[in-house]
Amino acid sequence: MAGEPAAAGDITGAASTSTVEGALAVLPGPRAEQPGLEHEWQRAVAAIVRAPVIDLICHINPDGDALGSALAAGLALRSLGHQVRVSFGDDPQVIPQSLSFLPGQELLVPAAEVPDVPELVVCFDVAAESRLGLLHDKAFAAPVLVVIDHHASNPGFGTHRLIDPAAPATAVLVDELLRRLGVPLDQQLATCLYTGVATDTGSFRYAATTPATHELAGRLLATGIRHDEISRQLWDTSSFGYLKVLAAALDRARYEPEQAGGRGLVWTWVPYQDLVLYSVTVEELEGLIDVVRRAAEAEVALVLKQDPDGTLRGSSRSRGAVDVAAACAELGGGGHVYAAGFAVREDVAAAVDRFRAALDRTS
Ligand SMILES: [Mn+2]
Repeated sequence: MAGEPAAAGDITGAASTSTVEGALAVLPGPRAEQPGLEHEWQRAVAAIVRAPVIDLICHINPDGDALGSALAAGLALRSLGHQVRVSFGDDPQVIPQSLSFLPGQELLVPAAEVPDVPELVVCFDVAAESRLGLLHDKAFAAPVLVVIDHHASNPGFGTHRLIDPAAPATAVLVDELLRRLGVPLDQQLATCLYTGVATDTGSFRYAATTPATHELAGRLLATGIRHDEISRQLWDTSSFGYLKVLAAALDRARYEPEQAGGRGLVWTWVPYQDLVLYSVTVEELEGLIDVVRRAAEAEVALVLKQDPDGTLRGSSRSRGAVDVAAACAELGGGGHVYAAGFAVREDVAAAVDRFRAALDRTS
């Protein structure tokens, strides 16, 4: 279920503003909306500016918001004279092909190169301690652990907590960090931040997108970045092999109108042999659920992806009338009402049977 809580936060993190004036009143960014958050910002920035060496880490299996945020902060702090390392707790570290254009990747180091007791760690988009992966113990060994995140589910860890569930992306909070550090936006920073915001807002489509989000996008575009090229890399580019895996998965899809309390379930699965046959990585399948969930007839969508060891990893989505987090919890997973996941060691028929039964109890 790696990635599911982040995806859920991306979809459900909306902060409604009752009027356009109300939204504009809080421009340019989400700050001081929670009591104490302004104080946390001041403490965190004071600690960061004093630290000669800073380790910037994002969550395992990084997406555009996680990696874009960490790299933008790394580039900015390097420009201020800090020694910076950017890392994440996977071994090996895999950067999705869709993010290969991100600037600042020369700052990346393997998790093993992060010291056992770092001086100061900032972690980005890490909704839960488990998402630190191999860097968990090192992050908690640091005397200062700054947590910059936008997931409502974040339990609140670290010594400095810049957690704003109203922010549609962690990259929005990094923009605020740069403002407080006095680092002006340039094209490299803007490319990283635009990637983060575009990723987590589904290209500015999700409900968490506000006037402030578009205001930030405007400032990013004003640096001259090629947002059309970024968008093509993020959304409109895949290998031919992925198209073949997608075609097979759609051909295998089943629509079951009686499931989910009569609201309908659409589901499919991807056998590991398809990935081998078409030379496709499992990371390339992240967007498959977004194709399957388009089926208007179904309230709930489910995609099962088979790992080499036979583990099935499920990603599910709901239109809102069914709590898929509750259903996935019955299979040992979790997430949010609209987006959740699980991992099981059983065959496809058994896994889908259990998911159907769990939906029946939660619909
Ligand atoms: Mn995010």
